[in-house]
Amino acid sequence: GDQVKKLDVLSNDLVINSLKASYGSCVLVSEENKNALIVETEKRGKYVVCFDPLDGSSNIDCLVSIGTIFAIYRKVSNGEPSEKDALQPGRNLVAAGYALYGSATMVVLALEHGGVNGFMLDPSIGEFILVDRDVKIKKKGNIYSLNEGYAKYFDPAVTEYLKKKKFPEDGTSPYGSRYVGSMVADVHRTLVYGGIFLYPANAKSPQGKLRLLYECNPMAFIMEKAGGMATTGSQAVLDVKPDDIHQRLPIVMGSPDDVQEYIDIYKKHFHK
Ligand code: P6P
Repeated sequence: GDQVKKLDVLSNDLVINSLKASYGSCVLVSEENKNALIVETEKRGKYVVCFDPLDGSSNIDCLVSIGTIFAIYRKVSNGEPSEKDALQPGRNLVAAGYALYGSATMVVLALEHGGVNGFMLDPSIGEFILVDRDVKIKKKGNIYSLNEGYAKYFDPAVTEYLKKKKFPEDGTSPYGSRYVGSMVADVHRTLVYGGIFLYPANAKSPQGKLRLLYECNPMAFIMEKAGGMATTGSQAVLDVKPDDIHQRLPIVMGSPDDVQEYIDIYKKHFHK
């Protein structure tokens, strides 16, 4: 019989088959596939979909929450669909969202002419129910979220920012620290509770770790629609013109006041 499939391969197959069966897409970019998939002619639609079918899969075996992230563009070029159709800045997104498989299953969806809405799966009826309408992030939070295991390799701006969170000199209380190591879980908590999520560049990963097309852009789109911000430090994530479907990008996102504070420190160190 079939060799037992790993959950991330299985989820990739499911997402690809569902998108093809929708007759709505023509180019698919998956974290799991080296090259973009061009949908067969008779099943093509006008959308380009970039996705990470099971983000955080290194956490599956210890039962930490994981998720699916997706970003949807219109094909804007003429002629045959190709990988290049996926190399659009996040500013062009039609929709983006994620599914979080946590203590409950929630889909968070942001639309180009709408806001951010949260739909909770009700397993007893097998439907997603709208439970959080027009989600807005707090202007400022009190939680920072990043992997401090890389502290030895942080650039000076990140080190200075963290010092301000831990040893504030303005009489305010230090921030709390929360890091799951699953992007969907860390970003969802940031959206719901406020604060800041950082996966910056470091000496070992000069472009950070997270992928622009199916991790940074969809999350940045959601954050901006919810009144938050998402930056590389020097520019808004959504303004970055991609040149490779799997390129990595440093990202800092969350409550606008927190992200702006980071940008001001970043600019001081990297004024260009
Ligand atoms: P690190 C999971 O492997 C992932 O792609 C994201 O879900 C998560 O935010 C990040 O990597 C965690 O990376 O280097 O902190 O283990």
